Amino acid sequence: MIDQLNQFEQAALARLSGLAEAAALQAWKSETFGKQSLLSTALGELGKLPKEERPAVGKRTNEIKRALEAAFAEKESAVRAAELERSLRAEALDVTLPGRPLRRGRLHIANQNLRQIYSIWADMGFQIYRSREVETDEYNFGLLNMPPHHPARDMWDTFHTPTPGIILRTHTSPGQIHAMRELYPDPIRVILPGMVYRYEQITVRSEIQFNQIEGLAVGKGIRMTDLKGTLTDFARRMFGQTVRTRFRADHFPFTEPSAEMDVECFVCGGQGCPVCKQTGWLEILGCGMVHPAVLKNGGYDPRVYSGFAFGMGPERMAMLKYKIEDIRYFWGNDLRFLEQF
Ligand code: FA5
Repeated sequence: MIDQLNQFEQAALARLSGLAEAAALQAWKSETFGKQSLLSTALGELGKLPKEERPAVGKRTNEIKRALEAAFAEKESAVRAAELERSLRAEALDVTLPGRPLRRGRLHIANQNLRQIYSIWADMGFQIYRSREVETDEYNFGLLNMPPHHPARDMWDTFHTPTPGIILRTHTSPGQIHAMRELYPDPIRVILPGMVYRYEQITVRSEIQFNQIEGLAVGKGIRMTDLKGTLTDFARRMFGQTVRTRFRADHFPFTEPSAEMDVECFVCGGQGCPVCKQTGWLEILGCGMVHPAVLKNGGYDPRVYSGFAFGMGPERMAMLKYKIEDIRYFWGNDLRFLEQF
C-alpha cells in the first residue's frame, strides 16, 4: 500500500510540474484530492487494513497529502503570477502612440467681443466693476430718478420675480448706484458689463437677454466735452481711426443732458444702405451727464462732483462689425454660426 501511495505521489508531482494554466491546476486538484483519488480511498479504507499496518499507512497518507497541498499552493501562485505578467504584456500601454486629438473649443463671439471692448476701456483707464443681475425695483428705477409710476419705466419692459420689488435688471445702469455707494468719495472710472433682461418682442435686432456695458466717470470738473471726447476716442479704437461719430440729443431720466451716439455706417461708408436704413449712421449707445439726483443717491454732492455715464449694446456693435444680420444667432447655440468666429 505504501508503495502505491509513493507512486501516486511521484506521478502527481510529475504532472503538476508540467501544468501552466489555472483551469488545468483545478483539474489536477480534484483528481488528486477528490473522493475518487487514491489518497481519499486509502484514508477511507484504513480500517480494513491489518492492525499493525494501519499507523504507518495513515501517517504516510497524511504526509503525502500535506506535501501535495504545499506543492499545489506553490504552483498556483506561480501560475497566477505568470498569467498576470502575460495579460500585462498583452494589454501594454504604448505611450509612444500619438494621442487622440481633442476638439478645441473657443470663446463665444459675444465674449470675444466683450473682451475686446474691455481691453479698450482698460487702456483708457477704466476698471471693470460687476454688479448683480437680479435687482431691486429701487436700484433699477427709483434711485435712477424714476419713482413708482414714472412714465419712463415703460421704456424698459420688465421681468418680475414672485417676490414683490425684485426684478431682473433691465439695464446695467443700477450698477452706477452700487459703484458710487461703494467707491465714495474716490473719483470713479469704471465700466459695468453684464447681462440684462427685457420682456420684449424678439426681433432680428432685439433679444430678451443681451449684454450691456455701462460706463461711469465721476469726479470734480467733469464736463460734457469729456463725455464726447472719451466716447469718440473709444469709437476710433473700436472701429478704426477714421470713423466719424455724431451725438444726437435724447432723453434718459438719469442723465441731463442726454444723448445717443451714432457711428458712420461702415457697410456703406455713410452713403446710405438697408443696414443704416439709408441714414448713413448707426446708433451704438445712450449717454449723458449723470443727473444731480442720481449723484446724490450715490452719495456724491452734485454741487461738488459731476460725471458722465453711457450704456452700450455690445451685441449690436458686434452685429455691425461682423455684419451679423440677426441677433437671435447669438444665443441660438448653432455651431454653424459660432464656428465662424
Ligand atoms: C439704456 O438701457 C440706458 N440704461 C443706457 C444709458 C446708460 C443711457 C447711461 C445714459 C446713461 P437703451 O434702452 O437705449 O438704454 O439700451 C442701450 C443699448 O442697449 C442700445 O443702444 C442697444 O445697443 C442695446 N439694446 C437695447 N435693447 C436691446 C435689445 N432688445 N436687444 C439687444 N440690444 C439691445
